[in-house]
Amino acid sequence: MSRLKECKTTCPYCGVGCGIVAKFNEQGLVSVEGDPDHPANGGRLCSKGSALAETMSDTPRLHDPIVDGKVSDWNEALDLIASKFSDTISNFGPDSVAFYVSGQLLTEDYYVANKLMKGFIGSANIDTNSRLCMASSVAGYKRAFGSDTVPVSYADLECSDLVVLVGSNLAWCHPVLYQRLAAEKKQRPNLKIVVIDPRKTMTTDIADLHLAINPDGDAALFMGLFAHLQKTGACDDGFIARHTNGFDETLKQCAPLTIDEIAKKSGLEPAEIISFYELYRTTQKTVTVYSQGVNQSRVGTDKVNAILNCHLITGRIGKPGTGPFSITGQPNAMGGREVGGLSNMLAAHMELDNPAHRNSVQSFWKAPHLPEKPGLKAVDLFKAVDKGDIKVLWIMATNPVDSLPDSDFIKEALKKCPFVIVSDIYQNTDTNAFAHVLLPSSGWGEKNGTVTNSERRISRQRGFLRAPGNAKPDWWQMAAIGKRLGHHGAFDYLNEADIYREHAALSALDNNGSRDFDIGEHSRLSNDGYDNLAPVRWPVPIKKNPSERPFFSDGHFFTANNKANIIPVAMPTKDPETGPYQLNTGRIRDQWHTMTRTGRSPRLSAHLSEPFAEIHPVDAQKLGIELGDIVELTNKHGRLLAKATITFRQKKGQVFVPMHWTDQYASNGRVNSLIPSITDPVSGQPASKNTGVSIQKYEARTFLFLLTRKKPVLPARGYWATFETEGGWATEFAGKEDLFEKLDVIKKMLNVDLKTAPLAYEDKKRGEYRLALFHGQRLEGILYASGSPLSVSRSWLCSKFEGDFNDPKARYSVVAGKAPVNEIDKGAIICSCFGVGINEIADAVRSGCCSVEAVGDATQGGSNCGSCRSEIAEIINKNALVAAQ
Ligand SMILES: Nc1nc2c(c(=O)[nH]1)N[C@H]1C(S)=C(S)[C@@H](COP(=O)(O)OP(=O)(O)OC[C@H]3O[C@@H](n4cnc5c(=O)[nH]c(N)nc54)[C@H](O)[C@@H]3O)O[C@H]1N2
Ligand SMILES: Nc1nc2c(c(=O)[nH]1)N[C@H]1C(S)=C(S)[C@@H](COP(=O)(O)OP(=O)(O)OC[C@H]3O[C@@H](n4cnc5c(=O)[nH]c(N)nc54)[C@H](O)[C@@H]3O)O[C@H]1N2
Ligand code: SF4
Ligand SMILES: [Mo]
Repeated sequence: MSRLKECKTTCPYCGVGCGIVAKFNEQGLVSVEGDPDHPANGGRLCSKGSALAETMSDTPRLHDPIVDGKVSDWNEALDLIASKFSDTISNFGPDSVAFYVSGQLLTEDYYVANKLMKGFIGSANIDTNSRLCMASSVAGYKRAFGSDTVPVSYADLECSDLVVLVGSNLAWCHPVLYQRLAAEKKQRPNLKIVVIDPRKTMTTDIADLHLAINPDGDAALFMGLFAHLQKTGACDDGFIARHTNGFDETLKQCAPLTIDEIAKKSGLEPAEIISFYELYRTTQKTVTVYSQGVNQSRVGTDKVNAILNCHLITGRIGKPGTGPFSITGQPNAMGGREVGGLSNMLAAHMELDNPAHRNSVQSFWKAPHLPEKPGLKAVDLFKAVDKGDIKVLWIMATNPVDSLPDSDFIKEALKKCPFVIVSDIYQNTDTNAFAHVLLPSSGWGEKNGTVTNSERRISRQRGFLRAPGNAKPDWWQMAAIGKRLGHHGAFDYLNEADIYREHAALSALDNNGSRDFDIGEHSRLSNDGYDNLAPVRWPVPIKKNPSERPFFSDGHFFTANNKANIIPVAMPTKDPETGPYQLNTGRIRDQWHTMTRTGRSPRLSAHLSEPFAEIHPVDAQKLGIELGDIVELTNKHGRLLAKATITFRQKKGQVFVPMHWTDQYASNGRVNSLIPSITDPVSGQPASKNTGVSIQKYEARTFLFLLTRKKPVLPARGYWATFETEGGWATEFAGKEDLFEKLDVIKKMLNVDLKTAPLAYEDKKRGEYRLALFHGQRLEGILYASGSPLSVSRSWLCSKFEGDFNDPKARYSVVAGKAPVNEIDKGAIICSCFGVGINEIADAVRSGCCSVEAVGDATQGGSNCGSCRSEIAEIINKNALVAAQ
């Protein structure tokens, strides 16, 4: 093996933006470690970041452009795209084309996409998946501060005395920041933590107070807090008078709310409401962290402002350890905001509806025309595709067929669109299926650029690997079309540094402190300076050192009269689509969105391997559902099949389903097929977390568990979920047909030529059937079938493709589906870094380990990234209880 080299870069997953040291050689990425020098993570990584090396395999990557299903080359593909754009624009006008891009693009990609659409095509029809993610926060900040400024840093969390987490599962979604907070809490137990979330999540484990709020009860809760603060004399009257507008109006709306009304709206007990209010009232240093439980709502922007209002009236902003913190999800959600990637923004935090800003940008870009009106927001954009108004659509670094609401409608709309271009790194995604042209993009580790994390810190992503085949960076693709459309001067970039310098120069244009976003100093970076750019928080204005002085510390806001706006928000008036159960959706620890990358890592897929529906035990009993059953969720929009998880963590009347499963990994796992396209009226962000569904048991007569070398051949009917293991695939299946009538069809799922696997072990008993196929000492596939849910040792079996089967006893134990006594059956994997299972942890507890640290010493579990520490604590509690009984 050739010598290992190192490259410092940034994690491509969440908005924490951890620094990574990548170790690589000629063959590719070998391993990753946390960068000890990066201020965001100081050397830590979570399970997803640590598993990057396993997700880089080349096989399903796109190597060449594909036109109408046939391998093509860049010239042919780009010529075709350019001619479709120019013909369509000349026949139907610039608003007949659109881009749908992503917070996972690098700033340089994003800048070029925005410049091409708004400056040179002359339409504002560029929107992004950040519409599904940050739009309500952006709208809320802008309403209050006059600018989209996130005024909090990670260090603020560590030096505050109260952290309120609203609609954020930080433990699973921003694990390294959660670990920083948990470490601080351990050292300083007086740091109080409140979690406001309908579910008990892993984040609630470090909470002093968990408020299991009703869906969308947040506005009432924070309006009530406003009134409480005013009544109890906790307001900062000086700050309100000098630095805010709108206090009296807002008070008028909040004051009449009684605790009983708030209790009714929020589903909380009056006593718990008061204890939260008192904690907030008495703790000056407060940070409120909020995320998708706030943003993804039909009243998302109002929820944001209800939170901001409480910070403004107490002056808890712009001082260390205080502030409202909208934590970003994607690695470059913040960078996308800087370049103005949303259809209602311009560039460099300038406004589309401000003529002076439009003039500045137009002359800077030497653009022929800039649109004067905002473009279509994501949900409306796809409605326009459906109506035939958008005739050419370029989708880049996002998978809308899975992630947009009413996702079956999205499929129908894309089917109708005359010309769809998709730039992705992989061949198979649910969206690619609708592309006329597929463009191969270079991915993480191959491309160069910058990302900005949740605390406004700009970090470099560096390319250190060769992109496969003819894959090219996203910015290069957009610039190539810009040039083909005749705009040579504007898109003649030689490299990413050229783009970044231009973006930095634009941020300083006519600025002089009038806009928050200013990285003018970076317009002077040399190519080497750009390559070596160290992580830095903006602003970085020309000639000055990076300002570490917090925004708003002088009470100066970016509104017309420089005062912040306290916004009189309204209580939700219209009900969401309801019942009998309210569906909530979100994330799990080890998967990233639509699983195109994390789904490739057996370690990550071992934690939770199937789409699941979390149901309260009382509801499960009412519905006749038991653990391991498959449930069917339906409403007028669609249908979903998932494994039932019965847990007291869930509230009665509610059900939670993760957003991750797609048609690539499950039969009916796309949760957005159930979500209506209802949006927040201000931000246009979809309400992805609160809609009505019916639940019923999926009456299956056949249950299968399969291990196959190749991806299995799965039927269109029935429930299945499949995931990659070391050396193959594992699949769960449940169907309505009788097992023995369909045995021949079932065997075909194994995707193996039965003749090439001459050693077969069959076992039929008590309505069960087992088949294991071997070729010499190599296991080729196994099939377990039963009329009821199967109890075989799945994680043990998943390691068997690596095994040696010379000994017939080894083959029999595989047929039996249980680990023999001399082998460890780990059980469900809890710690994905070291592959430590629930059985190993329980054993450690039974042999006397009674702390997470002790379990870590005994098993390694939880001792790397720490993302599983809450789950280990839960297993310790359960087993310690059993031991004590
Ligand atoms: N492992 C992992 N991490 C990720 C991602 C991933 O895919 N996987 N994605 C990244 C991205 S892009 C994002 S945006 C972030 C999202 O990060 P989070 O917002 O933390 O994640 P979610 O699970 O979507 O939702 C958070 C919580 O909101 C709660 N919730 C639902 N409705 C309400 C409500 O009405 N009020 C309140 N108060 N809470 C409610 C849900 O129960 C859920 O626990 O995660 C980022 N990090
Ligand atoms: N019901 C429900 N729906 C949701 C959410 C929810 O909580 N509930 N959350 C919403 C949120 S917050 C978000 S952010 C979205 C995320 O949803 P999506 O953006 O649709 O999800 P991803 O899987 O991240 O899609 C990224 C795509 O880009 C590809 N890709 C990776 N790297 C590159 C690259 O360098 N270049 C290019 N061109 N392609 C690349 C990947 O293979 C993948 O196909 O989902 C939203 N949808
Ligand atoms: S917390 Fe995990 S996913 Fe997020 S940036 Fe850090 S390593 Fe990546
Ligand atoms: Mo997101």
